[in-house]
Amino acid sequence: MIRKIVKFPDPMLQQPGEPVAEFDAELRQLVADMFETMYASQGIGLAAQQVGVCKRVTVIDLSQAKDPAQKLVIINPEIIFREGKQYEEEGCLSFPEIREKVVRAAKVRIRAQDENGKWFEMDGEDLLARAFQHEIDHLDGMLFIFRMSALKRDLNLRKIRKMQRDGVW
Ligand code: GNR
Ligand code: NI
Repeated sequence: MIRKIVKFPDPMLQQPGEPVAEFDAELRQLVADMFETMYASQGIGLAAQQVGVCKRVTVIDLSQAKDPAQKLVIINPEIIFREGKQYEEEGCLSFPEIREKVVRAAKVRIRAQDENGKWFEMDGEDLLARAFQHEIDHLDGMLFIFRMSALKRDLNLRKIRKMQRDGVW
C-alpha cells in the first residue's frame, strides 16, 4: 500500500525515531509499504518518519526498483566509520522542488539490522554514502535543510513559505 509522504514542517519529521524491538509482520508490512511509496515517488531512499511512523527504519534502493539486489532495509542503524568529504546536490521527498548541495562524508560504514533482526555492516561511498547519511539523519530527526549554509537555508525556507501561500506545498 502506498502511504502518504509527510512534508516539512510537519513536527513528525523532527522527532527522533524509536528503536525497533519487534521484527514482526507489522514491521514487514511497513517495509513493503515504504518501498512501494518510495518507488511511486521516484526516490532512492525513505525514512519511516516520512510516512508518519516514528521508528528507526529506512529503505534505500539506488537502482529505483531496476535491480532487486540493490534493495536495502536498514533498521536501528549507526554510522561506525566516516572518511573524507563530498559536496553534492540532494533532494528530499519531504521537500518537493528543493535541491541543494550539502556537505557529507565521502565514505561511511554503517552497522544495522535487517528486517529479520540480523545485524550487518556495510560500506558506502559517493551516492550510497550520501543516502546512508541522509536517511540516518531522518531517523535522528535531522533534515537536510538544516545541513545547508544559513544563506541557502533561509532562501529555501522563503521559497517554501511562498509555495505554501500559493497552495502548491
Ligand atoms: O530521493 C532522494 N534522493 C536523494 C539524493 C541525494 C541524497 C539523498 C537522497 S534521499 C531522497 C529521498 C528522501 O527524501 N529520503 O529521505
Ligand atoms: Ni529525505
